[in-house]
Amino acid sequence: MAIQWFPGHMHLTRKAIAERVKDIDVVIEVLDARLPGSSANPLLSELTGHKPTLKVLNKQDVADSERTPLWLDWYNAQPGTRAVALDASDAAPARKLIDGCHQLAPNRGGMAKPMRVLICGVPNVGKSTLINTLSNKRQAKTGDEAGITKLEQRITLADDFYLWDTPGMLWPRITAPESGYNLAASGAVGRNAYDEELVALELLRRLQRQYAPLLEVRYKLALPEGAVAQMDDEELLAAIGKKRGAMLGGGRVNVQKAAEIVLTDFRTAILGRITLETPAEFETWREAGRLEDAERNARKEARKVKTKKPQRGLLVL
Ligand SMILES: Nc1nc2c(ncn2[C@@H]2O[C@H](COP(=O)(O)OP(=O)(O)OP(=O)(O)O)[C@@H](O)[C@H]2O)c(=O)[nH]1
Ligand SMILES: [Mg+2]
Repeated sequence: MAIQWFPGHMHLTRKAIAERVKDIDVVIEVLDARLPGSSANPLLSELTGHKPTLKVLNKQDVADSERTPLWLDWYNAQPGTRAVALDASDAAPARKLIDGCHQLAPNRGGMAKPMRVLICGVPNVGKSTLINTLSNKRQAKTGDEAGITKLEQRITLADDFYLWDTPGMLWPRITAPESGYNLAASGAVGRNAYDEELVALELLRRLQRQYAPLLEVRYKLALPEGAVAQMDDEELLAAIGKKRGAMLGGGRVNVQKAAEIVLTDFRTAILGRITLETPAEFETWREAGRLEDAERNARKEARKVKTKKPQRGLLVL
């Protein structure tokens, strides 16, 4: 299953960003440090790529501290890209972003040429939280759910420094299914757009491979060492459900409830600090997605050629 989510309000956000960016000096793209590759929106790069951009790997407090430096190196090695890792509620490092903006647009500042910064990113990554921290006030609404910010909003940081908060935006076709699953697990995709059981199973498979000890500790599964990593994913989900009392009548596990428990435990970081992807993994998925996309387009073209009606000859009198 590939997760797709690009509802009408995201079309509007795309249009609003395309318009706004004309008068913007610096773009801050907020990424989720737990999925730093998958949470980078290719559509945003397309819309804002011509402006100086700062990438913020937010929620670093709940990401794997060994993986975050790998991602910072990966981003900083790309031409014209600067990346920093943050916890959006931590004021001092967040305020360094303001210096970063001045470095990227040194000609801006002062009342005549105020600095204009656009904050964008996929839903639920912490854009509004970051804005509140930067402005030291609760000006933007935040919440642990995709789609909290509904409309673009201007926030005045100082008389010569404006920030624009934007609604979270995804892109029309997420070609790598792994990225779709990671986005859904993170809470970037609206609830109605995916099946929680499938996303939880995919998340469990990834955690079994890379963070099995965290699962053992959290769910006290009392299995021999190494057994959790070897378990069938559906069995594991059922075992978690049993352990956490997610039951239906007749001793059956409430799988939906168990899936919600796993997703919540991941999102709230009760499971621990986790990063769902490494740069190498992400590159592999992205490449496979590109190939599939190219094949899809080729098939589409071939169909077009096949169905084209033979052109009638022109009648020349
Ligand atoms: N642990 C942790 N949680 C954070 C951080 N930044 C934001 N959050 C939480 O993430 C959730 C989403 O934050 P928002 O600021 O509303 O995210 P947003 O990107 O504005 O979301 P939309 O407006 O829906 O696109 C909230 O529950 C925040 O408390 C962070 O750095 N670390
Ligand atoms: Mg918001």
